Amino acid sequence: MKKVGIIMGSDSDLPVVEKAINTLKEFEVPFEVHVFSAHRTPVEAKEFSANARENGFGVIIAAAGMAAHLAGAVAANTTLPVIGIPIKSQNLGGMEALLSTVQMPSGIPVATVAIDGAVNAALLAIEMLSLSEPVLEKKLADKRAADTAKVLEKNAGIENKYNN
Ligand code: RP5
Repeated sequence: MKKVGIIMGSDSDLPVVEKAINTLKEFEVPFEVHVFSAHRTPVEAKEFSANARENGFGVIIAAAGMAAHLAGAVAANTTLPVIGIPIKSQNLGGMEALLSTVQMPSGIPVATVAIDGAVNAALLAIEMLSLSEPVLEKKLADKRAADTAKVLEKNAGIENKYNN
């Protein structure tokens, strides 16, 4: 199975990124995690991205906050799909990272999830890999069914409490 590359701009992003890591572990999807910054270590970020396809990666998740250029910079150096996670900041609440990540000009796409949306980033990466991995298609369907069952159970509890 192809690997998911997870890159974050700083180790301060790890508490959010760990949610993506845990989701990939849950689905038994292979991954690598790195701290590469578009600003502080641009050479390493470029090298990783440019070699990612031949190094066995199928998709890259890039998490960054503030003036978040990482996902776009990664996408500029690979034709693998890139998923951006805008990280919440103290001053502007992550809106700056959201806009920096999502507003890519035509030609270099970045699939952007919600601010701190690490779980969805991992699920989207797994959905991409599932195109050539039937085992992942089944696991995704099972998770949807389990999530539905949980909501229906909560609904039953609330209906019993207020509607009788
Ligand atoms: C971004 O700047 C990082 O992705 C991080 O979200 C933010 C702050 O980085 P640190 O100052 O915490 O290293 O590049």
